[in-house]
Amino acid sequence: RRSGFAGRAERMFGLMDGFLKNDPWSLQKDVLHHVEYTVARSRFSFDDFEAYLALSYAIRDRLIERWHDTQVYFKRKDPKRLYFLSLEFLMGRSLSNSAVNLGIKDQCSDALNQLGFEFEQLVEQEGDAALGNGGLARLSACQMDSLATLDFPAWGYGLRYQFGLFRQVILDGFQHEQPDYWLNFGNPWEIERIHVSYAVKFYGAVEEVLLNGVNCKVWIPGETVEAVAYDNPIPGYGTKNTINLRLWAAKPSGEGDMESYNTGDYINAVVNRQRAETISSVLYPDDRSYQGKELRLKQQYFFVSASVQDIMRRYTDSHSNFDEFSNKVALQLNDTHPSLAIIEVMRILVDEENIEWNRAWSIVCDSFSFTTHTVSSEGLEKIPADLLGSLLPRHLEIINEINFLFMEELKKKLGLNYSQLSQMSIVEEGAVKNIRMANLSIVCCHAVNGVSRVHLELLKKRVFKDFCKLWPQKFQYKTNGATQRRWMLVSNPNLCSLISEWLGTKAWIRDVDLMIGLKEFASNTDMQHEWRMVKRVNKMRLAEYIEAISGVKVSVDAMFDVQIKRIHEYKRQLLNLFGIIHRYDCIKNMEKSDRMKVVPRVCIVGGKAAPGYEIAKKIIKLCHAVAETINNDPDVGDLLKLVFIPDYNVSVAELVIPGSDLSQHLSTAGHEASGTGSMKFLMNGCLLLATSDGSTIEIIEEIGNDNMFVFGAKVDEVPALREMKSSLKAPLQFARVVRMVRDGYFGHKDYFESLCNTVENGGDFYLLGNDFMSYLEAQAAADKTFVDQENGHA
Ligand code: NBG
Repeated sequence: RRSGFAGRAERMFGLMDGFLKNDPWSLQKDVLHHVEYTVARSRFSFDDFEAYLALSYAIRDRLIERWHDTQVYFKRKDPKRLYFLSLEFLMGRSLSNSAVNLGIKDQCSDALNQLGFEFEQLVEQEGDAALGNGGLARLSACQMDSLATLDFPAWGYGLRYQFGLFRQVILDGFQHEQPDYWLNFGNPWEIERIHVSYAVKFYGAVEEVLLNGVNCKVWIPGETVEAVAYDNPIPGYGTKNTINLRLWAAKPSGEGDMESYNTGDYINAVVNRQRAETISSVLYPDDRSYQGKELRLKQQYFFVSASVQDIMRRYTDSHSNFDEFSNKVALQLNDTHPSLAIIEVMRILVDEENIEWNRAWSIVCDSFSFTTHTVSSEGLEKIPADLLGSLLPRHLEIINEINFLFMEELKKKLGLNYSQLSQMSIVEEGAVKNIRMANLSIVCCHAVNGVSRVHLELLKKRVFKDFCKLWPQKFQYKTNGATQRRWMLVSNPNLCSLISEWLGTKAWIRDVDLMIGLKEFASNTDMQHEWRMVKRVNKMRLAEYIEAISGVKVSVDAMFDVQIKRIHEYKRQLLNLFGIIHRYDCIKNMEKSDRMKVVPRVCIVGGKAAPGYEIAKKIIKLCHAVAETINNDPDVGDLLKLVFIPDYNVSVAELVIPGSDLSQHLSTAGHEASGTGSMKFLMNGCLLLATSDGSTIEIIEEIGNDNMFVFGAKVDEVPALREMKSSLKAPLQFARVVRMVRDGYFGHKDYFESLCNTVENGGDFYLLGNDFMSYLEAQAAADKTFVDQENGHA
């Protein structure tokens, strides 16, 4: 019936022409329609939030139209499809992004103005979709935008968490976590697909049965949960291609009802079933450590099983066997979190489709590839074999079988080198047997992807050394990127107008390389002047926000110096704080007359610490303690301010980045796989102060050392420095700032002791002491450049 309709629509309207018109008048009519009939408010009286909902529904209608056309188009064309599986997506807000990508933002503004509303104000009504932690999750979101814009037949799959990343609330300088009730007021951007649901099975046992004279394994599961699809259309920019992000929610299953209800305990039976929903209830807030928790494993398998069933269904709709599977389906795993998908496909092919093992294995290897986002072996995911065996008994058997065959193959290649065999084995032997998900992924995938050039080098040298030797052709890298649609068009429209005017084209919005054309105007004083005005307006907006959240008044003449990202020891927010303390100490100790020479700074720090990460939480507290002292010191005034922006998320980043002059990326070299924040700042005309790490190394090659402030040990120097650490003496300036913290200059003497211990007495694993002087030099160079720019030398 559906394809019949599509055929008719195609004949009547031409496939890619929408029913809905995008002029302000039509949009206005649709908004009022949704006010009255969807939001159910009178069209004569509705508030900003209701207007936001109605506008979102009006835009969603347009997305749905394009979404349908896209699906019909690809169904007919039957290209190879790309499926991107990720446990995390940090989408942020959708209203502005959708309006921009559909090219109807101005029309929406006009439509709203006539109704007495402001587009920008309505945008603020939307909460962030924060279904992820940090870099990995935001990268997924940028990739979806890019895939849509570049006309790929791609779908994303993930989990629809009831509670996304926790809200960070600061009380007395300490981080507290609160649940993120993002769905409480509804979500106009998703489409619930009650009819798209799959049974996902857990527990039970494996039995051997005789089928047609052959012994077969059959998994008899013990529990069933229903996965229901929620679709989130993702529009491309400057194209009709609108792809799908399908997120799964867990619902109690209707299966097996009779049995439980017959026991007589009706109430308990209902309550127990309701528990199924907990699977998709909450995002794990830790982005780097895996504790082998059952709920986490259930989440992984739940979303993987539903996605694989959905993908298989789509494939078998138009293919009668699996011969074409790997030509039609590419499964890209975002880190190892979805790697059970590999085993699930293997299980379906072997157990359910009765495909012979070797044939199934080659289909699987040809279809799957994976990206790793980690640089250290400690960060790799492991799952206790017992846990996996009890939740997914048949999957554990398959993993063991794959590992057995892999070990046999290795023995033929390497001989009986047991230490190497045990390093490479998918199963880690020991007091607790673990399944190494990275080893599993490498063995089963045809491509393993790093996220920057140096990341790949580190994988080759350290983390996956043996595997790289064995299969050099599998390992490759694609340096991360960030979409200029969200990070410029949505967040900095004035800069975009400027760029388009000077370039004489908007083509750079699809092809970022075209921005190189600006180079020819770099010394044009009109352009410089316009550029500075845009920056100033953005800084004013940010200053207003800072005052609203913290009460601190900041001067827009000061340099806005920003470090926003997850709080981690390796990202060295502590180095930043020590630098600020040093600056403060210098101001305090200088002659009053010399203070005029100090370049005024507003230091802005933001980021969340994982709830169980004590040291990271202490860094947040230290930031508040230092801010309290500095911001209230009359000797300092506007020369130095420090503000912590609470609850850092995508929409906060959209506000902060365009208003920044300098941004800091301080990871100890060799610890940041790529880093993507730096790119967002660069796009917005903000200079970088950074170590030579991750993607920064490639940025330096592109823009040159002269155009940024690079400092600190290099990737290949770090191991030797670590060896020598105990014999190295930290510089006096460093010892002095640490002493100030230890002595309680900023209060909380005892509380900060353990934090200070992480950087002293030979314990300075992240080499803050080593990099401190070079950091201060880079900061001084940044000061100098800022003054030159004020003098018109930039
Ligand atoms: C992060 C890395 C970053 C990288 C992003 C995206 C996780 C687990 N890893 O350096 O730390 O830019 O992934 O690849 O979020």
